[in-house]
Amino acid sequence: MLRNSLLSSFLKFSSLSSVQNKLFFENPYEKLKQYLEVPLLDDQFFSPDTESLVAAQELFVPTPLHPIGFITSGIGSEKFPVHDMPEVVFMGKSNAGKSSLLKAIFQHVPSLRIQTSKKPGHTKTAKFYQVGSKLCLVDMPGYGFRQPEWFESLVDEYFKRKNCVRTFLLIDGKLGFENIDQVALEVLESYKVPHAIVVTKIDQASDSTLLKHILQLKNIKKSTVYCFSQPFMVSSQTYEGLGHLLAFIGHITGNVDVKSTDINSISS
Ligand SMILES: Nc1nc2c(ncn2[C@@H]2O[C@H](COP(=O)(O)OP(=O)(O)OP(=O)(O)O)[C@@H](O)[C@H]2O)c(=O)[nH]1
Ligand SMILES: [Mg+2]
Repeated sequence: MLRNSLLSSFLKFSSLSSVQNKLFFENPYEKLKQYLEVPLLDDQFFSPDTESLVAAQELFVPTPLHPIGFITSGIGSEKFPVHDMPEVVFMGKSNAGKSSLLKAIFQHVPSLRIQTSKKPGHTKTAKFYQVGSKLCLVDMPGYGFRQPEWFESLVDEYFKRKNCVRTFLLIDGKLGFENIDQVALEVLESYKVPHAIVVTKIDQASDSTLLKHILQLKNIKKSTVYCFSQPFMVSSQTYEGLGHLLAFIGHITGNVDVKSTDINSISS
């Protein structure tokens, strides 16, 4: 009862259309589950309750006491901000949808102009965005086609800092996990940084394509130590799945207390 009234009061307050709101709070796994007789994932570790979903969305709504905005950008440590905030960083092949995801996350901050492009290799520097004094999100240049020459040193310097609590490795939902992503995954494993996979552009991929890619990721997880068991699925266009990702970010940065049973016992 409390959950439903929380949700409905937030939906009233939200500037999104009701269709976008519905997709925002939906778990994209639900629609894929119907195609399989066995569980799609071995364990549904992360399933936030409605209160956590609402609290996480509120975290990304700016107020005078909780300003959200761009801090700085750079290609080396001298330009990286010095602060105590936990950071989460978005990495992935060029064109995977990193900047678009940041733009979707910051949909309630109209003053923030995040550049995206059809052309791969658009983002050239690490861009830092603060969410009040609670956490910081970092948009990285893409790897692969039109990767900037300083990409490797940038990543190396970035991971020397202690702020990063989670790296999201973005995989284009139409293309799935490719050889170049395997290299990136191995690099993250070698840095021993906790990471999680985010499948993007799910509005553009058919259910059968998504299912194939999720099942492929299930096997990839088996070869890793630091990868979170459950890939996230999102669309930056329709906002589908965004609520779950934000709840996870809220949780791992210590800002949203997600009362889902297993998450607290899992480090990766
Ligand atoms: N339909 C749809 N298009 C998307 C989505 N996410 C990104 N795109 C499109 O994909 C293209 C690349 O998006 P970006 O966000 O710029 O990709 P990026 O990973 O930041 O790319 P680089 O900065 O070049 O590494 C753009 O044309 C976006 O509009 C999505 O969820 N759905
Ligand atoms: Mg970009």
